[in-house]
Parts: sequence; structure tokens; C-alpha cells
Amino acid sequence: MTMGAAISPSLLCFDKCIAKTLRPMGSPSSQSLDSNLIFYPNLQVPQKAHTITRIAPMSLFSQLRFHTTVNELHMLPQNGLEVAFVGRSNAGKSSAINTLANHTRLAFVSKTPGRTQHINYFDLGGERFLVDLPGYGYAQVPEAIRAHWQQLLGNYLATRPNLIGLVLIMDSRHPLKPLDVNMLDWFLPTGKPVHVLLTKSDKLTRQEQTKTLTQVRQSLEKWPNCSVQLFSSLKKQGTEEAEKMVGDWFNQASQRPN
Ligand SMILES: Nc1nc2c(ncn2[C@@H]2O[C@H](COP(=O)(O)OP(=O)(O)OP(=O)(O)O)[C@@H](O)[C@H]2O)c(=O)[nH]1
Ligand SMILES: [Mg+2]
Repeated sequence: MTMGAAISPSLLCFDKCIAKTLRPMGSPSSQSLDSNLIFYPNLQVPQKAHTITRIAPMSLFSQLRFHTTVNELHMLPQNGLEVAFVGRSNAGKSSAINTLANHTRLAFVSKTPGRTQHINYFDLGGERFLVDLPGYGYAQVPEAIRAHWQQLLGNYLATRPNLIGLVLIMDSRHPLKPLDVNMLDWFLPTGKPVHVLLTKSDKLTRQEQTKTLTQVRQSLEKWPNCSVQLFSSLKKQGTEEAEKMVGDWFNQASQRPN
């Protein structure tokens, strides 16, 4: 992938003009995969001859382990496939990773925005990683630090060949803020998919959830390769749907020829 080399550092601020410097990577793999192929590392098979017992397959994320923290692009892991969690500061990225892993303190969560300040890698096994990124849109950080984050984030998203898809976290009470729209405009021309988690859905009534989901889904129709669901880390809502989407991305990417 060479598109990163063409990007001027001055454009790395999620500005719409970045989209002009990116070229679609070609359509995503046309292989259609059986949805049952989701990655289940330690699927156990019932042993007793006369008992037919259905054992729930182990969650894709249940083996998730902290791997490394990176503050410079040249320190990124060399190999593997990765799905990154991105979104506004305080939207709930780190919480979503913890919830999917069914773990309370894997990724660092805080009430204070701007908490995740580096690129944090979590290992799923089999050279597959989830990546927790610093949030964007938080004004209360010194300019120099914010500029560093933006450059790190922009370069990572634009140039990282190992990255196979983005999970874009939005607070369901404030979806599709201008920076989120810029992110979609900017990233989707890479040809890689984006799945939106409308998180903190526990803060909405059932009716508001349905309305928000419908509205956001309609707004996203103009972008190909983009899907959306409701999610709540507090209520553990939407974990299976998110896991299936990310699992399918990993399966499809690992079957693609290099
Ligand atoms: N009610 C509710 N609160 C949530 C949910 N997800 C996250 N939160 C809260 O939102 C705050 C921010 O969560 P984080 O997961 O740290 O958000 P983040 O996007 O990683 O934030 P930065 O790393 O600062 O960009 C914390 O107080 C969480 O407890 C959710 O689904 N429901
Ligand atoms: Mg965080």
C-alpha cells in the first residue's frame, strides 16, 4: 500500500481534503463466506456417545490479552491483522473492547475524556489484534499533544496495511458529529469496511434507540461498506452482533491472497 506516502502531514487532521489523497484500494474481497466460519479458537465437541449436548462456541474475544502500547508508528507490530476502535473522545471505545472481552479492566476506561493516549494492542491469538486508539475531538489537551495524536492516528489509519476494518464508536445520544462524518469520508475511500457502534444505548429509551438506529442507518446509506448497530457496554447489548461482524472481517481477510 503506497497511499500513505502521498499524504502531506498538514492534511492529517481528518480534514475532508484527505479523502482526495486516498485512492480506493479496490473492492473488498468477493469471497462470500459461510457465517458459521466465525473464528472460535477452542470450540469443544461433546464427547459422550448418547448425549446430544449443544455447547456454546467460545467467544472470539474471550482470549483477548493486552499485547503492547505504541506511541510511534515505527514501533507497531510487524505482522498480523488488526481491527481498530476509533471515535470521539469519551465515546466508549475502551469500554467496548472490555465488554467484548467480558473483562472489566483490559483497556483503560475513564470518565475523563482523552484517557487513551497511545495506540494499545490487544491480542486475540492467531496474529489477530484489536487496537484501541486515542479519541478525537477533545479540546482540553495541550495543542502539542493533540497535534501528536492526530498525526499518529491519521498516519496509522491511512498507511497501516495490517488494518482490515474500523469499528467507529459513537455515543448514541450524539451520533454523526462532524468529526465522525469526516472520518467516514476520509477512511472509506480506502475500501476497508467500517462498522458503527451506537454505544451508551442504555441511556436511550427503546423508542429512541429504534429512531436513532433508523436515522443513522439512513444517513450511512450513501457510504458503501458501512454498517451500524446499537451497543451498550453497561447492559452488554449488541455484543454478539459486533463479534460476528469483526469475526467475519478476520475470516475474510485471512482467506484473501496476500
Ligand atoms: N452508561 C454507559 N456508559 C458508558 C458506556 N460505555 C462507556 N461508558 C462510560 O463512558 C466513559 C468513557 O468511556 P471510555 O471507554 O473510557 O471512552 P473512550 O472512548 O475510550 O475515551 P478516550 O480514551 O478518552 O477517548 C466512562 O465513564 C464509561 O464508563 C455505555 O455503554 N453505557
Ligand atoms: Mg479509551
